[in-house]
Amino acid sequence: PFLASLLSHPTFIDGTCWTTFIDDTPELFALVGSQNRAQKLLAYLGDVAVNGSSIKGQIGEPKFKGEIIKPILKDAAGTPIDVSAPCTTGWKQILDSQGPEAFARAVRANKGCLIMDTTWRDAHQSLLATRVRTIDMLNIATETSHALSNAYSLECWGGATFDVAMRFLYEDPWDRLRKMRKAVPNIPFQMLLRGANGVAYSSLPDNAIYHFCKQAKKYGVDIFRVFDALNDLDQLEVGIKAVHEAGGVVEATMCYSGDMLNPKKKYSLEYYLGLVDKIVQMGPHVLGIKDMAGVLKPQAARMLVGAIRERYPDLPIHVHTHDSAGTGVASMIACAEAGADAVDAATDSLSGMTSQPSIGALLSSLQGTEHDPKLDLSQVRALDSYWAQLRLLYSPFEAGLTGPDPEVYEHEIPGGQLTNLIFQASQLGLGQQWAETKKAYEVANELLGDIVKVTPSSKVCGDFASWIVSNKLSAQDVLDRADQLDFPGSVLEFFEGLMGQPYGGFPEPLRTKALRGRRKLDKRPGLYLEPMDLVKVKNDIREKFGAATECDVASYAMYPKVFEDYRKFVAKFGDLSVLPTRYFLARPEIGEEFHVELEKGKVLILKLLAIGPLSEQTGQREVFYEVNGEVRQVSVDDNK
Ligand code: 3PY
Ligand code: ZN
Repeated sequence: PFLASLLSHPTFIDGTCWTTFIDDTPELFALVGSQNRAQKLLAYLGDVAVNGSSIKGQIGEPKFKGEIIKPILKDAAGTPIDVSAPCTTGWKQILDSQGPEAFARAVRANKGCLIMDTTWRDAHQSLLATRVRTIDMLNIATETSHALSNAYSLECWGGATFDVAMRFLYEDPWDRLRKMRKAVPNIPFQMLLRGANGVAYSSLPDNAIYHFCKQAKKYGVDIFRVFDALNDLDQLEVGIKAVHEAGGVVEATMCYSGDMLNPKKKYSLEYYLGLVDKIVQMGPHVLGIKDMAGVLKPQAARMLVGAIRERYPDLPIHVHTHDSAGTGVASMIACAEAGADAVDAATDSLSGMTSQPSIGALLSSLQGTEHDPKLDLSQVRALDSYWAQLRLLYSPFEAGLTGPDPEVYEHEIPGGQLTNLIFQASQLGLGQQWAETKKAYEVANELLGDIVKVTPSSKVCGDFASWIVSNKLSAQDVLDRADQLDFPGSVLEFFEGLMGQPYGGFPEPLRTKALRGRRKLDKRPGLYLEPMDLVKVKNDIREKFGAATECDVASYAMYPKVFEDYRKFVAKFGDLSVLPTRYFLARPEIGEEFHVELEKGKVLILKLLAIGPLSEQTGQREVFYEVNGEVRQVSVDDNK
């Protein structure tokens, strides 16, 4: 049909120049495009029908199989809110019209304690292996723009979401950002930036970080929570400067570790106040306190925030925590009472344990007090009815957490990592080994010199702990035999100084013995790296894949191999971000009809008709789908 349309098209018949043909007659090419896309989509669906999903980390099929019911939001008078368009008023409008400094002043002047909702990033990173897909956020985006219109921000990007989007979900994180931005024009978007590491796991050349932040700001990020995993200020400064240059809100962040209330511990109130003094000199708009493991006890929170508030009355303070021990709500209330301007919470169904504290619990506790976040509790609950269904849809990624783990005060494992480690241990059926791993994590941390632990330093500690368990070593064994043992790669990289400099220095003689002559960096690693040739990167991508944007360059700079694999996958199966999650993760029932909106107004109606027998000759099966009323067939390798 394409050739027939082409040959009979007036532009073609009257001989108008061929080179303008594509521009002038996009409808013909859109037709081919969508047929092509449908065929690629069928290749994926056929593969899932025969072989099951190959999404890494997936165990079993979603528990939720019905139609997702969207909530009806109501205003204070009980009248349904029109959600056919997003809400257009919120803190984003203050930021856009007045700039980051004025935004920070307005946040500080605001009477209540604002909320950052982490549902779209840290909550699912911490509970569901970061697997929540773009489509499921977009489906609830306009409702979110209304229900959370007075939120400080929506955390929706950065951290692990960047890598996982491409690596495991076959989605472009930039596409996610652009689409979310369009759907939520009123709430500031917040991302997590790992300082000089960007969203990667080790330092990159500075120009790659600057380039990345520029694109992130351009396509929708407003507030950048910048941290360094060792609180190394030189590393932190790279991120801060890059965000400043990009024009974003700089939420310069210190990571909270240990127990300030225990005088025997390394990280004291003086340590934190000293850090804040130095961070303030870098000119942040907001100070972030990042309690990545959830070890900031309520009393410590009160002391820390209170002391910073006294020293810096005009500095907005935003606190992040995890609810691992079960004390998250209490700690966040303590922060609000001590003068924090914003704290973090997640939708109830994705809150608690290794995630953030429950937004409903926090709102109910603060409602009517001088710290009231001024969000509509009933609308927030309505939003949560959506996420309650989504939690079941993503059940294949549950780690099997059963309750809080107050032992976190000893092992200090960050939220996301704790879930991963529990999941790994439960997969291996090693209940006893899990107890040993937690203890080994403590031992590893001591051997490393009691470091601040968050991505990537937490990985060093985790790798070290697993290695200690599997080699059945004690701390003394490690110290005694350090010059003969083969340490994990990440531990050696840490000792080399590739993750920056830890507070108090490296442990000696362990470092020297373990390195056995490898180099020892005493400055931040970025100073040893040549700038990245971003023009060449762009040309290379274009050569390999036909087209390249600045966002592609930024993705490649962070994760070259992951980006390439992602692009190869898309070339084969198309953009799967439009496929509803249930069918992304599992095959439909025979005869079950479902819809895929390839793009606005272009909907495919699909029905799995049959899966054919295995052909002995080809090792393949034929899969039959009905696509918009026509029977289509794909041949699929049976890999089982
Ligand atoms: C990340 O870096 O992804 C984190 O969430 C650290 O807490
Ligand atoms: Zn976190």
